[in-house]
Amino acid sequence: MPSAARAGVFVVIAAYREAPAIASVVRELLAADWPRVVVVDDGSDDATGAEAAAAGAMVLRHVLNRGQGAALQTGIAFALRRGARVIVTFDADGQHRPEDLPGLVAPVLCGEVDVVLGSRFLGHEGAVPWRRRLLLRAARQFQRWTSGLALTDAHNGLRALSERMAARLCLRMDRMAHASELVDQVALSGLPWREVSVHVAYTDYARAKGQRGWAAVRVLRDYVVGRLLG
Ligand SMILES: Nc1nc2c(ncn2[C@@H]2O[C@H](COP(=O)(O)OP(=O)(O)OP(=O)(O)O)[C@@H](O)[C@H]2O)c(=O)[nH]1
Ligand SMILES: [Mg+2]
Repeated sequence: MPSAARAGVFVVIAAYREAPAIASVVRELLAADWPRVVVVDDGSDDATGAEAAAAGAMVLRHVLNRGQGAALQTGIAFALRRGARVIVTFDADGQHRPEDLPGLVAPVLCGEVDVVLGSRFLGHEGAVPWRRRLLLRAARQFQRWTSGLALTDAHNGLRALSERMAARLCLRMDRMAHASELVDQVALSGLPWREVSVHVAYTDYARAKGQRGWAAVRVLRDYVVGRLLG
């Protein structure tokens, strides 16, 4: 992919208390030739923001912790103001791989689709712990029912959005329910989308730091409340 095209691709990372991981995530992206990396430090009380800046990212900061949805909305608005043509959302905890970005970005850059959603169930399912797999299967069914989109994965934070889709996106669900809200808004937009296979690593760090199974109840509650209020 030519450098001029990559310059229009902004990788937006919402990060909360990711000081041990964020620098290597940013460095790997920059080393893989994705020059625009935006980290939204979501009110962390550790060195997340400083580590990200030292590693070479553009860093925005929420004064208070608002949640991943709010942090992504902040990062996406910033990227659009800076002239992004494609926005990639990427996790801060080392679960995603820069090697998957060309496959996500290319269909958006060449105008085939406006949204590419990463799926961990199109080839690399074995890496997903079985409990998480069961939970995600239920989430996927629920998402099919609420959005009408027949996706193979749910709540995968690795995705690419065209400028057009990003400009229409308005995440009001501040915390984790935004991942379902985003799919709903893709469905409502009527813009073309596609899923591609991506790797999601379940490292000891990411598993210790990530969501517990019961957090799904809170996500479901936030989603239902958000839909009722929205
Ligand atoms: N937990 C949490 N994560 C946040 C928040 N704000 C931003 N994030 C970032 O959102 C990303 C995803 O959070 P995780 O808790 O790992 O959630 P997940 O990857 O969907 O779930 P796991 O499969 O359990 O890892 C990470 O990069 C976090 O740093 C927040 O308020 N809480
Ligand atoms: Mg995670």
